Amino acid sequence: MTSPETPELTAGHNLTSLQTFLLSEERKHPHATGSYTMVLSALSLAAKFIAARCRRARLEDVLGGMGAQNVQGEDQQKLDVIANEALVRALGSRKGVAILASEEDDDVIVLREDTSGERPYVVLFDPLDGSSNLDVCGSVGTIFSILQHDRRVADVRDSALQAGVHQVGAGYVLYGPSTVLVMTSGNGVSMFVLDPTIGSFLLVDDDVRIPESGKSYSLNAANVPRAAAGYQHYVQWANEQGYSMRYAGAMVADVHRTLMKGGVFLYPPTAKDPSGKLRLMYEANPMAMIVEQAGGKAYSGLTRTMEVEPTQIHQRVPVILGSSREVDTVLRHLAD
Ligand code: P6P
Repeated sequence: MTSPETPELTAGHNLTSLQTFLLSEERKHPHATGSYTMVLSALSLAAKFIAARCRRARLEDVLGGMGAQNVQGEDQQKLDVIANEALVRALGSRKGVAILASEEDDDVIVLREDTSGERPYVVLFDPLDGSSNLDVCGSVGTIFSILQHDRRVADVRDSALQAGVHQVGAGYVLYGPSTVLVMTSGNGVSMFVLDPTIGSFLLVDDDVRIPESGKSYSLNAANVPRAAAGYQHYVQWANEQGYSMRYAGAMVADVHRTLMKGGVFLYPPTAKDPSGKLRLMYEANPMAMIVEQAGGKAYSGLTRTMEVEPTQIHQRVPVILGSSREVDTVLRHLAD
């Protein structure tokens, strides 16, 4: 008999932390060494640190630029550096992490070549995606991709250059009105919300599914006149069908909305970025894995994003991802 003031502790009301979730997932793999759990645990620790710094950015005067540019030629924000350092320090302390690759670093970071006794991983990340939104109190995010370290490669750094189909895990953290962690390890998508009063990510959905369709598209409308004809024809078609257009200017926010509500997110090639602006290894691939695991589709032009063979760590690709029916409609306009 439950008393009126306490909710009945049924399956729908269980209190499951990310750590409990990860340990229960690990138990499903008898040969697990625990390295993967430690990677995700490090990512969640860094996410809590970054969330706290983002919340206090203006109070701690860490908004704005560093006065330097990163390898992408983008103005580095102070919090880009803070977030990057948090992730490198959290992941660097885990013995199962062999290599790191970050949007903020020119080359991959080889942490350790001797990973005996561990099942070693490569972790790639965009530490603070959309960081320019911070100055206007907009949403920003962290995106991560996890590969198994390939010891067979001649140059150890090439272990980071594996196609998206080889990802063993991927996800993002959205720093918005609440801090949301969405992740997949290849068996569906789980979503957690940070309870800052206890410092834990709590499970809120262990089977996130993207709606099969949604009358909404998300792209920077200023790019449409400079985009290829197929994209222009798609936008014209969508407007005629009464679609809405939503765009936050931060991939994590735009993809999360698409995942929750349905629709399609696009970043086409433009005159400024002929290969597209978004990076394959730590933006497009992890988001593609999340969306596909949730029942959607992710393409770079007419190629499935996760089948694009990488050639360099910061390479850019076009992005079309979201509800399966909506992506199909975009592809039809590109193919015409
Ligand atoms: P634009 C943020 O700078 C970012 O890398 C992604 O988060 C976002 O989707 C895109 O660039 C926004 O680019 O050209 O529309 O400002």
